[in-house]
Amino acid sequence: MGAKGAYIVRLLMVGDSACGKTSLVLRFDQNVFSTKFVTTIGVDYRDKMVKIEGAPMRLQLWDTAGQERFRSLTSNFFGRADGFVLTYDISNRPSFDHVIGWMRDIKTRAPPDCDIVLCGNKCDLDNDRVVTYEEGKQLADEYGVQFFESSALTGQNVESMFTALATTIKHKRIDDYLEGGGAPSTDGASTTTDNRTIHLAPTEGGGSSKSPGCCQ
Ligand SMILES: Nc1nc2c(ncn2[C@@H]2O[C@H](COP(=O)(O)OP(=O)(O)OP(=O)(O)O)[C@@H](O)[C@H]2O)c(=O)[nH]1
Ligand SMILES: [Mg+2]
Repeated sequence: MGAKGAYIVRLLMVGDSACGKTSLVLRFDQNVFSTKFVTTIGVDYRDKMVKIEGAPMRLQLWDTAGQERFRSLTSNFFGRADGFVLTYDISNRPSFDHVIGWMRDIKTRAPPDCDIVLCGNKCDLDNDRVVTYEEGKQLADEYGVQFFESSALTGQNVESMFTALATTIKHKRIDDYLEGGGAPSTDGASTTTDNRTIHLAPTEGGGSSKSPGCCQ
């Protein structure tokens, strides 16, 4: 990123175990895929620099464990999320049925204005499909959230899904904030608007050029 600053956006991966959350993050971040299943313990973290409409953004990807035993731990992370990728597996009906419960947890614990993408993953497994595209889309429409079917295996829709979520967040939070004249102007400082802290986030380049901060 050189010397430019970046907006920080916190995204949480949630959904049942084995639906492919970690695989989606690895495909997006490193363009790799493994058929080996290593279940996530607690919460993993990665960050990825992207440019959305010319604006540098640091996507903080919090990859939570889907296993029930980690639920109270992982739900503690919901409160500071800007966005969620709520994932199910199109070849696993219970993972789709459980979307309602995940959505309830998000509504209970996450900021009311957070953005959500519903993601039906493993769409390469069309022969094993038990959840239709229409069912996923209809549920997403009922919740008023964006919908994608993706495949971490082939890479289909992975980048576009993360980009769509980041773009929505940019429009809603960052652009609105800047249009309101709220651009902070110094590095390392922060200010608060609408109960949301706007941080200034120099990138690892560490140069002196600053740009306004982020929603966190
Ligand atoms: N065919 C296919 N397999 C996938 C896809 N995404 C993930 N998998 C496989 O599904 C299994 C589980 O993937 P993970 O990404 O570890 O699942 P997870 O949701 O992170 O699971 P937890 O960490 O337990 O919550 C692995 O064996 C992956 O290789 C996909 O798009 N297509
Ligand atoms: Mg995982």
